[in-house]
Amino acid sequence: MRIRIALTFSLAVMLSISPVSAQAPPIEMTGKDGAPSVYVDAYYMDKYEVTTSRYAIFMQTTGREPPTRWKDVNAPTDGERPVVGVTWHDADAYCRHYGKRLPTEAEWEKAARGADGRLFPWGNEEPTRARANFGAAWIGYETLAVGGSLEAGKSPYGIHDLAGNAWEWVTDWYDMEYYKKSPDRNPTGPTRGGSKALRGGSWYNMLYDLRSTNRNYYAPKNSYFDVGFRCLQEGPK
Ligand SMILES: [Ca+2]
Repeated sequence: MRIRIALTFSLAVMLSISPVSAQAPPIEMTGKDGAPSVYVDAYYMDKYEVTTSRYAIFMQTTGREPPTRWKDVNAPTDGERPVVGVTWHDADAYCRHYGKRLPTEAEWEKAARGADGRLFPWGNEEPTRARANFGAAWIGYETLAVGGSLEAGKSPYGIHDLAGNAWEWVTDWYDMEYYKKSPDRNPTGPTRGGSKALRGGSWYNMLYDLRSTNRNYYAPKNSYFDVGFRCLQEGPK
């Protein structure tokens, strides 16, 4: 079960200027086999999940309250690990502060699946420890992989840690049925909803939860220590 996402222009990648959840995450796959393709315009996506060091600067600049488990961050060793414990509102505010935005589900999935509709960012082979951080138990921020350290797990566009490490908030409201009726081009999700969608699985999840079509959803005000994010921008700057 999947949606097939084609891209109208070449997708470029820029360097990022550059747990256990309270309950088992709800899981299902997007669409159904044979679901129509959707097109997404070209964009630039952060190569790495937003890190604790970058989030620290954001908090210092804006006065925003710290995420869940922020006290576990050891700045000298965890600066390049992804921030987790952020709400959707935190993630949205961060991206907007830097003139970016959260990706849509379709943009996120395109970045992970490439032009050939692969199951995982690296291809169709099952996850391994060299490709993704998954199936772990929380021992502090060191549970999280340093961004870019799992070179074998990057997507065709050179984007790291899409599978595993931290779940990633996207901008869409969640609707299980959305892709049966979504626009053909640049779908942005339902106009309203109770939960925001997340993609990619985390350090906590098991192998098949890391599939690029896998969807999850949480209330936007909630935070979990296996949930982070990355940002997208529509042009280079
Ligand atoms: Ca991730």
